[in-house]
Amino acid sequence: MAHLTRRRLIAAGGLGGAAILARGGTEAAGQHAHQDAGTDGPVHAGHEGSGHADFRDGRTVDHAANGFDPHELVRDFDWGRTTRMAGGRVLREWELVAIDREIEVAPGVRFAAWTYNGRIPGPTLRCREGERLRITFANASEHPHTIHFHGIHPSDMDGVPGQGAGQIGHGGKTVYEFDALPAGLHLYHCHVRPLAEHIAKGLYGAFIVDPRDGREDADELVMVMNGFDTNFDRANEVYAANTIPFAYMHRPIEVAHGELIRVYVVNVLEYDLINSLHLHGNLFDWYPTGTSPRAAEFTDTVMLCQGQRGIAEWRFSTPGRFMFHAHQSEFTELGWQGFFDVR
Ligand SMILES: [Cu+2]
Repeated sequence: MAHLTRRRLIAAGGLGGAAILARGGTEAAGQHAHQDAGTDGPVHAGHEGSGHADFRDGRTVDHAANGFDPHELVRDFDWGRTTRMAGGRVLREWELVAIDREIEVAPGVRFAAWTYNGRIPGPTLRCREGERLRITFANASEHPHTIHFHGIHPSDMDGVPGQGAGQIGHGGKTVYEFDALPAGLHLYHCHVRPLAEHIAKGLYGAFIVDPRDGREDADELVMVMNGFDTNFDRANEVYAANTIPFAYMHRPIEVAHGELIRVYVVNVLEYDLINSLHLHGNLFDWYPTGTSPRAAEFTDTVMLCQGQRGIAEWRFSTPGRFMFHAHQSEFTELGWQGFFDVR
């Protein structure tokens, strides 16, 4: 029996093949994909009647059933809640819960995900440089997890097994507490072994530390670049920014021309060594890790390994539709592309 690889999937018509895969199981999918690869017509899932699954044509997932929508996530920053400590310093707190949850990552493709707070990516935690941060982590998942933050903190707050509270089992709870340092764009993710699995299942999110003096006013967006291995062969079948492939093709991100746009870009993609972001019709200032006030580059394409991140800033000077996507064409074809609709 031919094994359905990612490249065969592409030959079979991209995500149509992925839907087949999810519905028919690996072996049947291999057969179908093989048959479909020889036809000129669109790929059909061959299941439940209509079954047209090439959702580049407009089909999408049930965002409401998933419990999160990439069109909302893209501008959703979670500032937690604050109180003042003795001396006046801000204490900022969040509660994160690890939850096992099946989500639809492409039309008809269900994925047994592990999430923080029921969404992928987890909440975009946002704070200001120098504040005290307190994150209460509860594990409602069947598997042990942690939260490992990037940034500066003591070793017992590092969220890795064997240090501090170590891995948190089902029903367990711990508190991570540290100072918000340094200003920049960071991330958090589970750090339990097998690490690739714990990340690829969906346990990650963006973590933004604003500089003490803030940044210039802008229309701010967050894009966590990810993908999903839906058939457990340690290769991704779908790619996206903020989880759902093609979401911003179907419903472009509306922005205003002339306005400063700031995108917090984080790459968490597992199994592929490199990911990238490319913008059409413009170039952007690129601030790697967001830690310096000076842009490192003025470009239209950046490449990032897993954990690498940065801030992109630019203005559109004319209205219209402008694409953004990975500049690995394979990732683009499998979902990692979208549009800005400049009004
Ligand atoms: Cu985990």
